[in-house]
Amino acid sequence: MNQSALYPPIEPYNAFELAVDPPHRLYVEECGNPEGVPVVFLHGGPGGGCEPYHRRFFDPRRYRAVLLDQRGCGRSTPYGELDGNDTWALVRDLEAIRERLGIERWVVFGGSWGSTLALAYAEKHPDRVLGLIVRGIFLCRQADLDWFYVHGANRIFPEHWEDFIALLSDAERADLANAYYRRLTGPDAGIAEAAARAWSTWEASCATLLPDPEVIEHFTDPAVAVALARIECHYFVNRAFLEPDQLLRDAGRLAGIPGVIVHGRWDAICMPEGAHSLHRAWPDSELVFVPDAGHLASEPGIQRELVRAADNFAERFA
Ligand code: STX
Repeated sequence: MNQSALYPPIEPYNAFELAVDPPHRLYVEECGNPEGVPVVFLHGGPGGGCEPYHRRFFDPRRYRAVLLDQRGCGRSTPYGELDGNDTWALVRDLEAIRERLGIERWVVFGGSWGSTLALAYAEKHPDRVLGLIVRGIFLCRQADLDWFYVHGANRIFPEHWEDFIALLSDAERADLANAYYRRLTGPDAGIAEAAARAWSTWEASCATLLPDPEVIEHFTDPAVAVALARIECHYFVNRAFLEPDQLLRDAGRLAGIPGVIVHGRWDAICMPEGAHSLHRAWPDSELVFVPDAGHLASEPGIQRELVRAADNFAERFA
C-alpha cells in the first residue's frame, strides 16, 4: 500500500471494551492527543472492522481520534453476530461511546458504509457533529445495492462476477442476496465459509483502481470475511434498515454542518453519482472527485484528499 500521505503508524493511548445491548461488546480505542479535536472513525462494510492504517488520517498532535469496531466485527464480540445488529443500534452505540468519553461534539469521518453510518448519525444527531468527512459515498438506495449486486459492477468486472455467482444454482441467481444469506447463516460451517470468501473476494476485487492482492488477501481471511459477508448480507437484505432514499431525503438536516465529500472517479462499488447527489442535497459540503482512484480509503489520491480535509478541520475546530 502506498502510504505516503498518511501520518506515521501509531498505537492507541487508550483501548477498552464497551458493553452495549447484550450480547454485544464493542472494541474502542483512542489515538493521538487527548486534548485534541475529537474525531470518530467509521469503517466500511458493514462488518469490515478497523485496520491499523485507519488511525493515520489524523494528525496525532491535533486530534483525539476514536476508532471502534462496529457490532459483530473486528475485535468486537460476538464475532459475526447478527441479532441486535442494525443501523440504528450502531447510531446508538456512537452516542454511548461519545457520552462515555465525555465528548460534546466530534468530527465524524467515514468511508463507504462508514459514510452511510456517518450520514444516518449526523441526520439524527446534527447537534453532536462539528463536521463531516465522508468518502466513497454509499447511500444504500435500492439503486446502490442493485449497482453492486445485480447489474452495474458485474459489467466492469465480469470475470470476478462469474466467480461470485459460481457457487449458486441458476434459480438462486435471480435473488442473489437471499441465496447468499441462506448459505451464510445456514448450519453448515463449510458452506458458510465458502460463501463468505466468495462474497468478500467480489468486494475486494472491485475496491481498487488497480488490482491489489494485499487487499484481497486481507478481506478473504476468514477472520475478516465471515463477519463482513454475514453482516453486509444481513444489512442489505434488510435495505440497511433505512426508508427508501432516506439519507438524501433528510440531507436538509445537515444544513450548517461543514463537510467534505471525497469520491474516486472510478469507484466501482459506490457510484460517483451518489456523491454528486449528496453534494446537491447538502449545500454546506465540498465535493472532491479524485480523478485516478477507485473505492478504497487506501488509494493514494483518496488518502491525500482525506488527510487534507482532516488537517483543514483540525485547524478550523482547534
Ligand atoms: N459495501 C460498501 C463498503 O462499505 C457494499 C465497502 N466496500 N468495500 C469495503 O467496504 C471493504 C473495505 C470492506 C472491502
